[in-house]
Amino acid sequence: MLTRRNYSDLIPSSQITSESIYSERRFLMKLTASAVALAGSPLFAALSYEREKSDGGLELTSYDQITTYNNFYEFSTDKEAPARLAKNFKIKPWTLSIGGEVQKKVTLDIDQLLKLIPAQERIYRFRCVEGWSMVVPWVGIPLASVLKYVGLTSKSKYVEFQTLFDPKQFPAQRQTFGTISFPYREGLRIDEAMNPLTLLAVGLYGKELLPQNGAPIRLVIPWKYGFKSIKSIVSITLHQSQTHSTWNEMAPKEYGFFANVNPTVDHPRWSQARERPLGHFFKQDTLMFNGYEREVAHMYKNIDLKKFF
Ligand SMILES: Nc1nc2c(c(=O)[nH]1)N[C@H]1C(S)=C(S)[C@@H](COP(=O)(O)O)O[C@H]1N2
Ligand SMILES: [Mo]
Repeated sequence: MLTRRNYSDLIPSSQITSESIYSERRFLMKLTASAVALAGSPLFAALSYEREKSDGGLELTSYDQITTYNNFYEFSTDKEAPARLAKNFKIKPWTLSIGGEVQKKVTLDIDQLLKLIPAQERIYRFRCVEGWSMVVPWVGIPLASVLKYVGLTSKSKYVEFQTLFDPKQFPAQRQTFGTISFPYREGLRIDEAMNPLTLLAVGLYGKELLPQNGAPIRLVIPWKYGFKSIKSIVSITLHQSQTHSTWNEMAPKEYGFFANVNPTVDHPRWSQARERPLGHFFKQDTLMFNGYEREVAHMYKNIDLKKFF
């Protein structure tokens, strides 16, 4: 059973919540030693940054919208429910295992990982396949840095990610007839995984991730539909052949393995040409590769994007 609906089915919230407008040059934030350390979480005590100014800034979606309107089917298919149901979700201790076709298999906790690879801020557009979008100031580490740390082999062709399986904590994992099969799994081709845009996020708005957004660590792939950005990851496994992908396996005609944002390739049940930013009444045009064409188009040069959607 598919419960995914087009966003336009829903009543738009007329609340305008542009807390602040930040300037950015593309997505890269300039890291400076002189900048003020982020307050609050000890996790980010060492992280300091300064927003690089330029024109063409993206308007950030409010913290409130990002943390209360969520797709997290392990909790519920209802978008408002995860924030409520995830209140007691345990993110400590948490270990992330990296294995399969790597030179060095490791199991790390998040603090160890952040000591190895310092976190940075990235402001990215995020587009759900359902037709809503947001702009998020993520805090995270490039997946490429993690993969370089464990070392690739000639057999490292795909990367698979798995969400925690814990029916005690995830209500939907206790249901016999659920919506999707758990654990949630996603995959990337190795060049996609190594692309500098691909981020393992541990925070947003300078704060540690809340459970509803995929704490303590989740993937963010800004040029792909949101379902590729798997939450609450416990394992990363390198493979020689194409990996599992939960939504793709569940409905292959509706959700591709690539799932690249593409306004010219419609979902069988709705158009993908436009999107509604959270907190806005009016829709806007969806951009090719969600606006990251310059950074990612080269990876799909010889591919028919209608066939491999
Ligand atoms: N484990 C897991 N990861 C997931 C999902 C999910 O249901 N379970 N939903 C995906 C979908 S469809 C979207 S749009 C994004 C939503 O992320 P957000 O709640 O932080 O906005 O998470 C993705 N990652
Ligand atoms: Mo989504």
